[in-house]
Amino acid sequence: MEQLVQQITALKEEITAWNGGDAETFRIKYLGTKGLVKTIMGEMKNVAPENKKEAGQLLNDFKIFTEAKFEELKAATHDSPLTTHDAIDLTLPGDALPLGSRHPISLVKNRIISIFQRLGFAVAEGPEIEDDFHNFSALNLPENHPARDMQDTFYISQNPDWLLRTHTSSVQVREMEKGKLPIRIICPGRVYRNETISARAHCFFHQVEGLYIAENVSFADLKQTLYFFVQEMFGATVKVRFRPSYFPFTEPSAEMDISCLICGGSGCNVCKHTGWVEILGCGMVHPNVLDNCGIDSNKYTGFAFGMGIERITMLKYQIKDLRLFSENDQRFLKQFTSAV
Ligand code: 2NL
Repeated sequence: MEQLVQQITALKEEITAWNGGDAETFRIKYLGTKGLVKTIMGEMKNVAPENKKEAGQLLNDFKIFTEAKFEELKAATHDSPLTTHDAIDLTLPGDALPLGSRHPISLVKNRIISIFQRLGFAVAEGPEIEDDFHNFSALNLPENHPARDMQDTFYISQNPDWLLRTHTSSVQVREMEKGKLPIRIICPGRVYRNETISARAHCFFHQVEGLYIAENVSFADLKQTLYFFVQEMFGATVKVRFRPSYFPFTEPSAEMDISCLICGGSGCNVCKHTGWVEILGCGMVHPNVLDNCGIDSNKYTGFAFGMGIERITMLKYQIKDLRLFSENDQRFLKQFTSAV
């Protein structure tokens, strides 16, 4: 009897300190058909008759004690399934895949493209590394022309004739050279300038230029095309005005303003209290440009325009600093998740 008491006391200590594995391992060792509880129950037959009652109680207590420990182990396993290597909880939710979002420049670029596509303009693309002719000379900007100063860029050291394009006009030059008329294209893309980086200037930005060349294209066509564009882009109530301007590649040239989106024209910080904001430059393609590209300037006329995508995006979303577009800061980019 005394030996039985000692045996049970030792086993109880062992069970209390159990760290031999999960609940199932425990069950097999103690509660299984060949487990220690069963084995020790077998000791009953060796107990003297006068001690049988006491021994029975002792063994029964031990069985209850062991079962309680088993339940405890089972509960612990269930609460933290990751602590066991062989139990995968298939009811757990899967890992969420974070959805990316379009860059605001891409959103606005795509919007501009789809508006002009509805007017029959096709998208044309070309190289970012250009030669002097396609970026400057063909566009009536001969060497030493003062207007080149405004478009200082980066040159490729291998070849002094190569540079990073300062506008996507170079793509339009390439389209004109192909000689297939009429031409009705828009050219979105990245362009470069040698500028000190600030809230308002960067050494690269994005542009959409447009070109329409056919017989009898007039300034009225230009105005109506651009008026349609801003109404689609900014809403039917937007007003436009054209101011005379100068570009070497167009004659006459103009800058187009729209009524301020923020104050509606009454005057605010965005429009510097004028009620108008400039959004693009445009004009009738200079006859020299047509001739430089092999198009008969006596037969054909055309209009062209160019706008900075950053500028339009800043107006549309009230973004104050150009540098935000190229810093890859997710706090900024995530705000455009559902923007169109
Ligand atoms: C601006 C002004 C402009 C053009 C771009 C152009 C292209 C060819 C021929 C003639 Cl191939 N013109 N493009 C014309 C006027 C203005 O851009 O402020 N852009 C950001």
